[in-house]
Amino acid sequence: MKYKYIFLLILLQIQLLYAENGYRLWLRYDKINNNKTLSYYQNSIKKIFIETSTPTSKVLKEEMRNGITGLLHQSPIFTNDRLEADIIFSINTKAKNLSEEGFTLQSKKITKNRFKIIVNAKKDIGLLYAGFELLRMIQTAQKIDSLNTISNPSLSLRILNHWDNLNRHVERGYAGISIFNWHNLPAYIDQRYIDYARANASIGINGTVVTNVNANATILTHAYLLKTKALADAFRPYGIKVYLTAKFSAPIEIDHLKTADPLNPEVQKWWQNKAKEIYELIPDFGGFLVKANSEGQPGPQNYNRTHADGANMLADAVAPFKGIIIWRAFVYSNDTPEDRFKQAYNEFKPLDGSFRNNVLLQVKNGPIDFQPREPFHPLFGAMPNTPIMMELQLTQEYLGQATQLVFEAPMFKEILNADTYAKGANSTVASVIDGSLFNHKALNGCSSVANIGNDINWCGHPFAQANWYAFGRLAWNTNLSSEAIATEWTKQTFSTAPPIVASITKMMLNSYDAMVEYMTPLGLHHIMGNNNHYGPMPWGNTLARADWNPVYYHKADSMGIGFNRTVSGTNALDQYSKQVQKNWIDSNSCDEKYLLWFHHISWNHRMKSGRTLWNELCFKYNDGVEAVKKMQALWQHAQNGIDAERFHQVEQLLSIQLTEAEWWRDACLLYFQTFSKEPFPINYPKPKYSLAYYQSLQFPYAPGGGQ
Ligand code: GCW
Repeated sequence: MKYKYIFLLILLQIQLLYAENGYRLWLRYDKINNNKTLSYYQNSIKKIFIETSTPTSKVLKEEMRNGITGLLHQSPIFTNDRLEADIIFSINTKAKNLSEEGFTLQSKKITKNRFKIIVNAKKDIGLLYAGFELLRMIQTAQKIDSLNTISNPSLSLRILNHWDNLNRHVERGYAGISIFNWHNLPAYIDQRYIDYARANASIGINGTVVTNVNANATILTHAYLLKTKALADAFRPYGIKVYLTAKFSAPIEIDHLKTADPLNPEVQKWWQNKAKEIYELIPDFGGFLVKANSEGQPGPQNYNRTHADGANMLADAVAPFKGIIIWRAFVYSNDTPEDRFKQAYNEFKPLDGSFRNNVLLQVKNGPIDFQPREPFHPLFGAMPNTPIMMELQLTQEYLGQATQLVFEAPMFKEILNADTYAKGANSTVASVIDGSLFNHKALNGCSSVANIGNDINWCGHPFAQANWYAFGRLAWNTNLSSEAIATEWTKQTFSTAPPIVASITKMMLNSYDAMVEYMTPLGLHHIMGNNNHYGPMPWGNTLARADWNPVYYHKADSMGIGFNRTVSGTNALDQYSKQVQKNWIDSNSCDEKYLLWFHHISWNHRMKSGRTLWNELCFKYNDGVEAVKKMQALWQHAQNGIDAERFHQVEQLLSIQLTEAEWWRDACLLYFQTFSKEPFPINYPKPKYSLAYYQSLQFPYAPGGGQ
């Protein structure tokens, strides 16, 4: 009896030890539980040869050792004899068709039942990426005996942007505080930094901006640069370069210069010296990311200079060290009464061609601000002489924050595949940012605002990890489908069992459209809560600037709803090429996803479904809510195939998501009804509360605010 009790206790301990808390992300490396698959890999991978012995190769060796040992329950032997190895990692500096980070994987038959895998890359980082690719193949149970793959990244810069402050508060962060513990640096290298670097390398991310774009000049003081160096040293073997945000007023703040005017020689000298100081510590420092003259950040316009003057001054300072400047295009002026949609284009288009060749312009995916669904930003395709990077947002500031399951790959794909028609058909956004359309092959890329914090599972919501994963995978290969990404992530993160994979991926793939429908269907946008951006607030009308208020964006009145951006309105549509305009210019043929982005539509306008606009709005909101119920049902299918811990977490979160979806539907429709004066359709679910109740809700401690 007593022994039985002790035995149970030990079992419990073991279970606790292996509790799935999400820390391991998609690199779980648990033993393959299908015996046939297991023995297939066990027989094929016994000995590994790695040609180089650089720090990156050591990382590769460790990852292969851990991965293979975990997955196959068989430790690989690392041999010095390439002839006897089953996997041969070797450098081929002359390999044709390979870029600096790319790799090839080839299986060669030796006997009927034996084969070898030859991995080639120009550099050790390519070998590391290949190692992760092989581990991914094993984790997702793919055959490895007939490989013939060439893999080169679509984009050369694949960068995370952390909006992390030095006090560890993460702006728009919903997963705890920052993983970067500046207080302990440089002496203390947290294991988190290493696991963060591993995770990034496994999906090809090769840069990280570790500080917020709402910048703090302190990061550029020597003491903090030493801390940054420690991070850069830790990340280097994983192929990750460190970047910092540069506050334009830093020369004044740090060294009391009288001005930060980019044309002032003293200011120029200050930045040149600063760059020299940084590169002495971090020879491969990536460069600066700058938010200037935007939402209160200082910039060249404070001195009547242009964005190009500012960017070029910094570009000249880092150029001798091969650094780059990533200059953000997210600007809207304090005093221009112009439609906010149009302002970035108006500001930057005339500057095309006036930037140094080590400057990239970083443009958000859409013209307003990471809304649930935006048309692509009109600057894509409009500046042929400037390399344009895209900025995406992984952290779900406007997409349900940390309580909602929203898989963002379909949104990223929608933007990547959008056709700008800049040089005729097939001038996709992907072809703009990968440099192929306008020949920016050397300098191109994509950034994403990170959704990482110090929560045990990194991202808060267990499924938010999939967005981090999707970003890396798409930046490496913009052609991957959302379905392929969801499938491989699910297999690595939860289970390879086909019914489980089917339910989970279905849930993921439906989640983006569901969220758009219950928050902002038919092209509504920017109708969320003030400041914390949590929940619906279409009635919001009290903020200092008109274009911070929801009523500015939906323009609901007794006639109808939507923002007229045609020629009879602000004519923002004119910023797109004629062919793009054709898709959106006529309210009768406009793609209904974007209808209210471009048109003020009368409440009884006939939609393609035959319903009136008001009824369609009601249906869409409710479809979104119903879709969440379907997600809940799909999740129940996963119950017996995955661990109880994460099952329960997601089950609870989905229930919050349903409540929040109903809240969005009911609050928005009750409010819009005060204009439409139309009844809800017959049998429509009755709102739980009154409009006054929804309007009274306050969330003073909602996470993620600006401080
Ligand atoms: O979406 C808005 C956010 C701000 C952010 C800004 C930006 C970093 O609400 O918190 O500031 O965008 O992108 O600069």
